[in-house]
Amino acid sequence: MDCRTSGYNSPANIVAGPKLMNHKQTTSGYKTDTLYAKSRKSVAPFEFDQQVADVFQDMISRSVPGYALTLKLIGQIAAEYSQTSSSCFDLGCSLGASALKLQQYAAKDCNVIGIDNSSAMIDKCQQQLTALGLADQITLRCEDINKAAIANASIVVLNYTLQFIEKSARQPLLNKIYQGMLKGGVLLLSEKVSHPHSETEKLLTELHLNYKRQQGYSEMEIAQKRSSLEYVLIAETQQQHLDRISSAGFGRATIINKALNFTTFMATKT
Ligand code: GEK
Repeated sequence: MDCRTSGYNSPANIVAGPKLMNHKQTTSGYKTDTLYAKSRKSVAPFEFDQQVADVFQDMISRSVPGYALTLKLIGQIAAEYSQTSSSCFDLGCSLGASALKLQQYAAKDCNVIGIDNSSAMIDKCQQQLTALGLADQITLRCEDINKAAIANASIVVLNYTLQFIEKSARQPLLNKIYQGMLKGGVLLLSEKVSHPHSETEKLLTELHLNYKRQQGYSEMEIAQKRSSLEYVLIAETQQQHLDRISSAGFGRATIINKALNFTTFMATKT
């Protein structure tokens, strides 16, 4: 269910913390992702629904190498580059891991805004933030980021979100973000990238599959999840991202984190 069907659109705070979870938990305190553990007759396209929201913290932590470091870097960069009285956006915020880093590290008078079009994600974010007493620290919006207004922004985070946006909408989205940013503002874009050389792409894919095996996912879980994401997560090459960032107007861009094919770009509005 997305926010168009729920009509949900309320401000809240986001903190996904282990101590808030009260269902079957991993050793780190989060509900274990077993969504694809049982054989399915047919695998439907992946959706950010309630079932996914319930296990999302475990799912993303075990599936995306370098995720924890990326979050730390978001905090560090927010501390260095957020501007007084500006807005900091987390676009495709899910359970608000990046928004929380912005809230913790950005200049104290920054307006932190998390946007996601999954009402399941937004609802769960709100519950967690409310439980922590932080409901007035982050504004949550259940909205399509393609339609969202971006203004007065010093930091914009797209942490593994652009890959779910229709290809033709990606450049217009980056253009809009650029237009809504202040001079000196920073875009942090994380994506699963594909490699232009097929042999290297095969190698990186195999290394990622091994990473998931080491994280405890079975062959069936890996295969069914891959199939569900096939036409939903559309990866592009590092160069395509750099070209798009440059076309949007950003004067400087570099890679600040890379683990296998998971890459974080930092771009500055000079
Ligand atoms: C994190 N950033 O933990 N508008 C708004 N949200 C969208 C849209 C859209 N058009 N399309 C997809 N999403 C998070 C992780 S997950 C990445 C982000 C992953 C949302 C979608 O509902 C989901 O919550 C998020 O983008 C992508 O740092 O699952 O790999």
